Amino acid sequence: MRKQSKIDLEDTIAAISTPIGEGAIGIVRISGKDAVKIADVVFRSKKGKSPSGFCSFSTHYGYIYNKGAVVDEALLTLMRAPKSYTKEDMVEINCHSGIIPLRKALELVLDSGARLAEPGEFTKRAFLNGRLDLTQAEAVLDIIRSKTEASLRMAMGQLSGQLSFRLNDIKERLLTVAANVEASIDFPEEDIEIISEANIKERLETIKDNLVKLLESAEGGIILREGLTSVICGKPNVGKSSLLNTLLQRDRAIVTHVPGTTRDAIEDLANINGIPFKLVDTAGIAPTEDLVEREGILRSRERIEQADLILLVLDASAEMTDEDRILLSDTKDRPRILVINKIDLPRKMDLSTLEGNIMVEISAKEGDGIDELKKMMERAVWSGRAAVPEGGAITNLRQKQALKNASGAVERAVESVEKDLSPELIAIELREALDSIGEITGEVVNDDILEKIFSQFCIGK
Ligand SMILES: Nc1nc2c(ncn2[C@@H]2O[C@H](COP(=O)(O)OP(=O)(O)OP(=O)(O)O)[C@@H](O)[C@H]2O)c(=O)[nH]1
Ligand SMILES: [Mg+2]
Repeated sequence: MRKQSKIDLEDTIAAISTPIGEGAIGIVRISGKDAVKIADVVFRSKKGKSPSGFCSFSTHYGYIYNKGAVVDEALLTLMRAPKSYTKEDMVEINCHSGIIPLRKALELVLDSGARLAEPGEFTKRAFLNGRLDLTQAEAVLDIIRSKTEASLRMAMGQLSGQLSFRLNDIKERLLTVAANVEASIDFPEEDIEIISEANIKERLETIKDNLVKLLESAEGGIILREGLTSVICGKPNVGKSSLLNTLLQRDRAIVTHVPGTTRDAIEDLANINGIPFKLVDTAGIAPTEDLVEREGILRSRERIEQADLILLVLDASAEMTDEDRILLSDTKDRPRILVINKIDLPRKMDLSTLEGNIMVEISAKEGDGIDELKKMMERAVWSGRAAVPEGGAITNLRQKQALKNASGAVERAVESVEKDLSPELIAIELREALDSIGEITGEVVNDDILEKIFSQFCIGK
């Protein structure tokens, strides 16, 4: 069960909520039952008023004081419980950003009775106080970290409760079935809808289908959130680094006419038609006596092993060599796109032997064929995977695992009904399914899981 660490919620917490460094504005955030009292100690408006006299959702210009002396000028915003991010009294002090004034303001707040917040503790409170469920709290982090607009849209949908809505709908229907099954064990309760046995099986099967549908969304959801690794490989000098730079639209990797330019793998995040791709440029693979190059080639091979998608680059302006053929054969059973580069130059390579492969002709230098390549990369991601639905998707492994458990338990419940097993056994499976769904939304969750989720946040969020 959710453990409400009482001590935690008794404290008033504070933290700097903006990045440390010079900037226009820095924010010290305070949340908890003493937030306003603490603000009274450190802040007076220009007219000499104390925050306890301010209305909720009002902002006031004034000064931060340390024992009567002005430390900084500031804007203070008050948000009274329960209409705040944490559902507690909250105060945000906008100071001049800069390490010294911000630290000073925080120090005064801490000296006046607040405790320094742990990473993600504001959001954790929003969760513990029931403003967000766990999927929504996770979405807050996903929004901060979203890599493309599509991943942001997905996280926003999750924050707005789309996933919670789907899960709660399934949960309600499971509860009705569970209540019926349990009623047949004890005695019929008056306020439940009585369902026949055939109907129980039918309902459970529909629920199972819904769970499976949601599970199918997981693969795409996780990709949109975390991205997918695509390794650019090929023999030396075919234009791998040029391709990386073109896809990133900036000069990330060194490009020269000298074979063996790239020594170590270079990676960066690219937005390919809304999908976050971690692109990895590797050292060209060829027999060599050079120790450094050899080490680079070993690394290239390791990267190719780990790739979700391989972009094998060939130079169309030269004849195919054994080095190309070895790479073609080594990667033939992997998800792969053959990228035929340098088509702006006179062609020497015979492409007829490559027929039947997924292939695209480009010039990394001139930009020809790049849109087509991007489309192919996008297609490669979704081939064999369900598209991410608009109405909420599973976006991380924690959610996926719990959902799998739920779906497994419902399946066993269906089997138990079919075999006419005792209602007690069916009820156990249904309880387990309900608990697993509760784990996703955070109704049933242990402190370790919470710790793991919220420790990924930054301090002040
Ligand atoms: N004409 C033409 N030249 C290209 C093209 N792509 C790359 N080049 C040239 O080919 C040479 C090698 O390019 P790189 O991108 O460094 O090749 P690489 O595969 O990363 O090479 P290594 O890191 O040495 O394995 C450079 O002189 C590039 O300007 C292209 O599409 N057309
Ligand atoms: Mg290179």
